[in-house]
Amino acid sequence: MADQSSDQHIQGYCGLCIARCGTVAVVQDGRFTRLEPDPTHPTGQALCAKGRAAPELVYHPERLTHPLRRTRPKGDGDPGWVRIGWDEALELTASAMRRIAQQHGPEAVSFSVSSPSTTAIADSMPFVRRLMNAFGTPNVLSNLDICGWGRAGATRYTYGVASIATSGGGAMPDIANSGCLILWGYNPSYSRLTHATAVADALKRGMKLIVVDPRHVGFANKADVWLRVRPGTDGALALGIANLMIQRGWYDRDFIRTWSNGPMLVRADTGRMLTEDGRNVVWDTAAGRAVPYGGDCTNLALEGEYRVGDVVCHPAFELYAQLCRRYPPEQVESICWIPRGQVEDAARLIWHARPVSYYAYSGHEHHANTTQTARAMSLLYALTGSFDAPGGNVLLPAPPAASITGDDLPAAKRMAPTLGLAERPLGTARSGNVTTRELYRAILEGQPYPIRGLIGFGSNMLLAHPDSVRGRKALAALEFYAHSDLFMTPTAELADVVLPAASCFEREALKIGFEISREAQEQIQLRQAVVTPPGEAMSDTDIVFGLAARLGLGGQFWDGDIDAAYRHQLAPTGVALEQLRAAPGGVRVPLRTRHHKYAERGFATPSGRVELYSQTFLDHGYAPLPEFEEPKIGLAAPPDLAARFPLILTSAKSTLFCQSQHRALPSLRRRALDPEVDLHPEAAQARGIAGGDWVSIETPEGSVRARARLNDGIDPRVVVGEHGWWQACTALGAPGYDPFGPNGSNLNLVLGVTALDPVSGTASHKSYLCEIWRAA
Ligand SMILES: Nc1nc2c(c(=O)[nH]1)N[C@H]1C(S)=C(S)[C@@H](COP(=O)(O)OP(=O)(O)OC[C@H]3O[C@@H](n4cnc5c(=O)[nH]c(N)nc54)[C@H](O)[C@@H]3O)O[C@H]1N2
Ligand SMILES: Nc1nc2c(c(=O)[nH]1)N[C@H]1C(S)=C(S)[C@@H](COP(=O)(O)OP(=O)(O)OC[C@H]3O[C@@H](n4cnc5c(=O)[nH]c(N)nc54)[C@H](O)[C@@H]3O)O[C@H]1N2
Ligand code: SF4
Ligand SMILES: [Mo]
Repeated sequence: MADQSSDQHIQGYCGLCIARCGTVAVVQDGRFTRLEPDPTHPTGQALCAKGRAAPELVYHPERLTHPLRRTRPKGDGDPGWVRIGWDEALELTASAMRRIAQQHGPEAVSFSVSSPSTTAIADSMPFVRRLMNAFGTPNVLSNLDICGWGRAGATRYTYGVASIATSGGGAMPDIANSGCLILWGYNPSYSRLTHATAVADALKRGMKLIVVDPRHVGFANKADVWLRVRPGTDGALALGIANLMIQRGWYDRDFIRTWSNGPMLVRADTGRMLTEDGRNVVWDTAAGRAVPYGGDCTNLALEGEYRVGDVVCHPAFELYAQLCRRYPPEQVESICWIPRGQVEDAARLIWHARPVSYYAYSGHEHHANTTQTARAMSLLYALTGSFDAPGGNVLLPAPPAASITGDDLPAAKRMAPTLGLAERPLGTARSGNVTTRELYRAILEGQPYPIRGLIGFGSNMLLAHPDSVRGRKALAALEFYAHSDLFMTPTAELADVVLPAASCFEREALKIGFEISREAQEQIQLRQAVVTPPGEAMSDTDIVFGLAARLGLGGQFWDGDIDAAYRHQLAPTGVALEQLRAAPGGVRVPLRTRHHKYAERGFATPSGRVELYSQTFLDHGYAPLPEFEEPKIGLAAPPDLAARFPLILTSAKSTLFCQSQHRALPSLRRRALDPEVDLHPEAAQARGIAGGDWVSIETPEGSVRARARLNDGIDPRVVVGEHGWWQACTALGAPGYDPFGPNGSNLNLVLGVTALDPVSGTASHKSYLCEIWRAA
């Protein structure tokens, strides 16, 4: 009989979502029974229901436990899975990769990975990248077009940093010191617990809060201003708030003059920057003439029109202000459905409660106008002058780790261009990330070159991305597809070889920095396995190393020694691997935050300044200022479409599940048995729908089912769906759903890809049109 003393308490962190909460796992008699928060950890204040359900995930009877090989054709109802050994699984995969590379080049093998915000793939991501680099493929489907583009890719063109409001080398909101925080299309109460805790603490000390969300959810009830924006119109809102701030003089003129390209003159004839001997030209108001940019900025004009020789010019700021003037409060009210007084309240608060920080996430990213929306928001933010200031969005320090992604490996230097680079040269392809549209086209049409093989780590693309039916056709058409996962998903089901992955509780992982604050960034941790994986499941890192060896790339993978890779990564930090193994709760490396670092070396943009006006965009045929465009499948759609589909369809994450996962865990599923769609009681009544009724959500692409949940907090013209439903929960007898038909509940089945963001290729996940019917 085991007594209390046989319990093991293992410090670690939960890898299930981006919060990465510090945890203590309780193991009784060798069985993982409980996950608890670790209050000594910088992200260990609390755990969510998913974290607490970790043992259900670990011991779930439907986990993949052995490598499987398909024996029947794709499209056949029965894949004829047979159990195989790891040697055979890895050999089959490596030989297919080699064969395809010989015939079509290594670029014909794409990779796919789940998002690190919704899975533990971050544990292995740098190694997956390294494998791609060593093998020589530039293509990975990583969700960047829907998760990260707005706050990372798009804002890079304004600030030249990895992102303006997220982790991974980007700026993070310094919530503890903010005077005012904007949660813009982001509900951390559901999606990043550690941020929710930080916000709750800051509100207690009096921080002001603005929430921009079509739903009254999360912190909306604690917000000083809640802006119930019409989905997909955040760009107009940002321009409208900026307009008031500029009109009222509520902006940091010194910052704009010195650290943005606002004073730089733009030629009225070409729209390009006026230059002289390669230097930008500005207007000196004291001297009354144009001068080359550089030196003292005090007298530089931000407004007006000037003639330089015979060229008419305007300071970039003047053009930005002109754009903003097109969005006075009454215009914002009519576009965004936000009362004009609230626009004024937000503008006043942003200025008077500085320093300001913001975090914008999926709410503004899942739209076909996301790039310019994110840019408009980031320019509004520039007006505050809070960037990299205490209490603003700060580029936090990080322990100095070595990169292991292998960007300098020989094959990485001679790679083909990423799919989509020609069409969208400023988009996701720039960093080697493809969209599903491009992937499916390359598989099915061989354009711009064929993709014949796919190596998947988690990504459940048929549920996560639109165009599920074409996606299924594409995956079935692959010459070879290997997929590593915890469960047999609808995407994995199309693989030739399925590889069982260890969950984050069954494997070791190294994490350097925990992102949300300086204190969290100081934390380096080697997470230990709590228990062994089920059956023969193996970590993705082991899978990558196994493949590398069979591809003859072991020499580029520390000869198969994962510890050596960790040592390499850790070397600059001064922390030894043994030190981490001896301290499962992690080791802290003291860091100091320095602010206003741009004052030393400017911004990493072409002008060296925050770019209000982007000539880079202009040169690629995009608007140089963040012009607002109506959602393409929206009110401005062809009138017959808008008449047939009068409701605006957006979506949001569930607090209980990550994306397409976790429906099989009884303690979670019990609390949300069926997919739901939020609609206003008036909209429901007009359609004879009662709360709890099954309804069909119909779009021009087809229909899917969900249960009606009445919500009087949303606009009667807006409905909010949930994506990711396919999995059954056998223990509760709760059903699964067909991802490909109208009786199923795959929301992305009815979202089309005719309207895409021109810069990034992002589809309209959160601004579509639909009609709702009571289901028969
Ligand atoms: N309509 C609509 N669609 C959306 C969204 C939305 O808000 N609305 N959100 C979008 C967003 S933000 C994103 S990021 C994408 C997410 O899309 P995905 O990144 O595909 O995420 P999931 O749907 O969570 O699927 C993750 C898969 O990885 C597996 N997995 C979990 N952990 C591991 C691991 O450690 N190793 C391996 N090999 N596999 C693992 C899971 O079992 C699951 O099958 O979906 C997007 N789709
Ligand atoms: N519990 C849980 N946690 C998660 C995930 C999960 O699936 N479940 N997924 C992880 C991942 S991959 C991500 S990307 C993050 C995302 O985290 P969030 O960004 O918080 O995710 P969402 O719920 O998709 O969107 C946030 C809010 O945007 C609102 N919204 C919808 N349309 C619009 C719009 O047009 N404009 C604005 N301003 N708001 C809008 C929604 O009502 C929602 O409240 O969460 C991560 N954490
Ligand atoms: S919020 Fe929940 S799922 Fe995410 S890391 Fe924390 S405990 Fe895990
Ligand atoms: Mo995401």
